[in-house]
Amino acid sequence: MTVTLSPISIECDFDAGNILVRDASNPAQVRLAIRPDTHSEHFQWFHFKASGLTLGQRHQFILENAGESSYNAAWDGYHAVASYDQQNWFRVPSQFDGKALSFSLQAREPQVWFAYFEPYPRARHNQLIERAVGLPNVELLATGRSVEGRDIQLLRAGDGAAGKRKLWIIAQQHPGEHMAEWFMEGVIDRLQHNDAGVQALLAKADLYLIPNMNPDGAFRGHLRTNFKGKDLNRAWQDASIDSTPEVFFAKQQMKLHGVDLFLDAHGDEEIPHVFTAACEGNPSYTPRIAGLEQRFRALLSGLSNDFQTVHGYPLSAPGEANMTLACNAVGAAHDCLSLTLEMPFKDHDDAPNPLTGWSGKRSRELASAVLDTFEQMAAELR
Ligand code: GEM
Ligand code: ZN
Repeated sequence: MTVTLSPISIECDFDAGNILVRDASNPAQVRLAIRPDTHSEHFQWFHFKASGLTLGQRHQFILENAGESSYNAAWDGYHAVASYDQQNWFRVPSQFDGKALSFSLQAREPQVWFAYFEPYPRARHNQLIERAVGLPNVELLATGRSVEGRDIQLLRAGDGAAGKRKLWIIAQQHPGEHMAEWFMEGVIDRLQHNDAGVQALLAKADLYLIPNMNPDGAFRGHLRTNFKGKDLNRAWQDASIDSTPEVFFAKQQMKLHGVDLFLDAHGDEEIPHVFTAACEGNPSYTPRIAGLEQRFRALLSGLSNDFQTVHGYPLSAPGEANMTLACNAVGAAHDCLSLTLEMPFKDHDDAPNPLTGWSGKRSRELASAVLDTFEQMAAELR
């Protein structure tokens, strides 16, 4: 029996949307491409809605320029995420042939969303900020502005009393790395829970939190850059109000308040594991900092099955660190423990979840273990 498939419509004119339609005339094989960041050649993030699906029929979607993306080696072993309701996301088997990434599904609903990772919507960010500032132990300390004028909130958890350690977490400098703000939601969830562990942490330290460093890029469906096409994680030596006001704001606040520990939350396209990168290549690196990095990794490994220390980036040679990165720049400027936290776009292969891969929920759960690690280390940071 021949089933005539109704026409498919593809849209991405929404928060964090990114797709280009090449040819959607064949509903069984929809030809698409990923759009580069504004004023930049970077691309990898995609997020779009397909409507007009025929129930029970298989529809294939082909991202024809995937092989030219920023991290084109990252498609091997990668599976796209899909959702029929924008709440529950699941992985769909995907294939990369060196040029195009293809994925398909047998439609259970007439519409579906696809994305590179579970998106963290701006509306949810606004609700997160509102929830956070409503907590008795959290305040809105300062607000910066992105290039396009979106708010960049700096929250402080704790009473700001003199003598307490200042622990900073910033997230989503790279706008396509949505797992980073899911991680920040986990931090706020734990603060709201306000259990004994959180109270013990806030008795000796305050948390300085920037849940989204790059709201323009996130809203525009960018992978890597802000509205001016700048990679914020390469702007920590020459941040400017004009082209990188996001970093300029964060650095200004760090100088004002001080930093005893810095964690920069990111996502990694290629490595299917959760890991950290640190400051071993900094000219100012010391055995004290090396010891704190080792301690952080050992404690977190014991607190979470979703963290490991075997896989990660190659170590930087002594004195060879790229000082334009937040982790290295902040570690040097404040002589403190400073780490980049990497969560995968794929899965954490040490504890895989075939249905979801790495996800927003797992990012939130990891945050809780990181706060417990902070609590155990707060007294030894200086
Ligand atoms: C990475 S951080 C790169 C760190 N590299 C090494 N070798 N320490 C970046 O900015 O490129 C963070 C990210 O994008 O996830
Ligand atoms: Zn990143």
